[in-house]
Amino acid sequence: ALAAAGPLAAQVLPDGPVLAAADLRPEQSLDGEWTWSIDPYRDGAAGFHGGEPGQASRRFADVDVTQASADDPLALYEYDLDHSPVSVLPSSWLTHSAEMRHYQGLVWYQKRFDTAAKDGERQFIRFGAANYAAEVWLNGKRLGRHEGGFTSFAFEVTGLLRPQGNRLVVGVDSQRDGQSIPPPVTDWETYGGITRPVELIVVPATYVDDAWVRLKDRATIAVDVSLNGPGASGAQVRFRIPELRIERTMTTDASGRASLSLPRPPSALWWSPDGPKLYDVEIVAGGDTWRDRVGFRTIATDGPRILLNGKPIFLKGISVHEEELGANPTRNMTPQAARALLGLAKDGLHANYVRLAHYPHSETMLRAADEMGLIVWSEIPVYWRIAFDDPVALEKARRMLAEMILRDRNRAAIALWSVGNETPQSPARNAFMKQLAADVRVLDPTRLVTAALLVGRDDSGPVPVQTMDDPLAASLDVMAVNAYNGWYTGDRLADLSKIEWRVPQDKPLLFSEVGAGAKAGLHQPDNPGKFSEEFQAEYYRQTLAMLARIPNFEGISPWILKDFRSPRRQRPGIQDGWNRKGLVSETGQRKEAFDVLAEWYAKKE
Ligand code: GCB
Repeated sequence: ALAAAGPLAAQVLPDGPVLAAADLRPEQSLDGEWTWSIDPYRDGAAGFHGGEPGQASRRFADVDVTQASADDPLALYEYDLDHSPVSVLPSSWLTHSAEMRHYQGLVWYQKRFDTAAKDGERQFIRFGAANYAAEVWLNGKRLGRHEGGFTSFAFEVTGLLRPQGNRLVVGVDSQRDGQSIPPPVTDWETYGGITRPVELIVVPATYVDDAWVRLKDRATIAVDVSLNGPGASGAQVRFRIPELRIERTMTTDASGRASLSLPRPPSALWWSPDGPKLYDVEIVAGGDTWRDRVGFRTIATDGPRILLNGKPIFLKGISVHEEELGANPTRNMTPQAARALLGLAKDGLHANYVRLAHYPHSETMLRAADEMGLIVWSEIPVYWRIAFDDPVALEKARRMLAEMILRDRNRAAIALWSVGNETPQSPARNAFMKQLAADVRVLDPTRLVTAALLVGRDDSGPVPVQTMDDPLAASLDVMAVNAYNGWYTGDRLADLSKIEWRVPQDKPLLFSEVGAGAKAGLHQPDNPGKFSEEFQAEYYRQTLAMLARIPNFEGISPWILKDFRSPRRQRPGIQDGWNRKGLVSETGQRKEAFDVLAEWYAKKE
């Protein structure tokens, strides 16, 4: 990977290939019908005595049961993925059947497929995401394991494929423990399973594994390339942006890397929410052609201001979970689903910005944001209570951060990398988060580092005082705060504007969350109570009035665009398993507060 050139410790970089912009490579899709079987006691992963699995449950993955039973009709197997129920992937198992709705644990998946592999080619099997951890076998051979439910991973399978009847088996375990990122308790649905596309990607023996094309500053386009394969070193690399008539060549060094800088042509258009111009770029090397679509823009801060392409911008945003609209979502973010969600933000709310909470969203969402012109905050699930004093947890978080940045740093839309959300302050947490912020600066110095923080509150004086006093602020470019005054606090909505906010730092402050719940259709015009549309609308009016008086206030992403599944929210008749802070219901029904925010954004410069 390119980043290996930097000072980042190798242990936090992804093990496997980067396969940058893999979603644009020609592929054989392995989506569609897969069979599946539960394994609640994890018999297929370890025997009931704790050692290797026994014969009867011998790794669901290792044995081709159909073949083995034909060879020995008396062979005993207590599972059979060739005759298990079928579901269509990607999705989460929670919609596979009614019994699977609340299953947490290990599920085995199997796909049989044919493929024509040619000599001299290399093949990779790539997973967009499997939540939370996945172990993968091809034709009985173990390929490896990946932990983390929101980043892509790939295994090379060159030499392992057959023309017919390949058997790909994946054990996906949704269970998190004390060292996991995110921790076991969150405020969203886990969506265990293979939730993003699975592809067989074929490349030449020497191919472009990683490439990064971006504006280094307003005047300079920078390109980094990393080849992989027998011809990687001393190779000729051709870089092209046909629409700008740019064509350059470079030669890779002994490690297969090459870089170049060139002036940004005056005719190159800026990427911005008002004009999200993307250019096709092409890198040809070693018989491979790598393609991506990139936008040219800069993002920076100047004291308390945020500058896009050198000009101040106020971020009018909304927070979004990766969950499609609909009564029974399964977390399969198709391009249509992504456009439906982001369209509500861009066209409905007049937003120029989305906070993609609380984990790296799918590549589909980021491509849609690039094309539609929405500035993106992208985050890793360092959420609430992580084992901040545990070096294993830190290594997992650092790896996840590196995987996110390596996957997405060609996306113009992304302006902010967030290293976490609402993490309780402690010396261990401060050191943990500081390390993550430092990693961002190594992996991608062209973007801003942020995190969603909490503020301190003092009620001893005549008015409440809320102060941005998190020591982590010193390590961030942009501070952000989650604030629920009047929803989780006892403040009366009419008194919100009396709160005094102190922001001692000379940096921009975003409100990464403000929000209140409402059940769509629940009206209480006379005396609005919590969960009525009127209360939520009034919460937005009063909160927006309060924010307007806060120093360094440069943007906001209220919580949240759409009602989303959360097992923590079980109030019957109101929540029924949904967090109701959406501006629209799960099916897209708009609540009154939607218009309050849309009108404010329409007027706000
Ligand atoms: C928060 C969390 C978010 C929750 C939200 C809520 O502060 O960051 O994940 O869903 O509050 O609704 O309580």
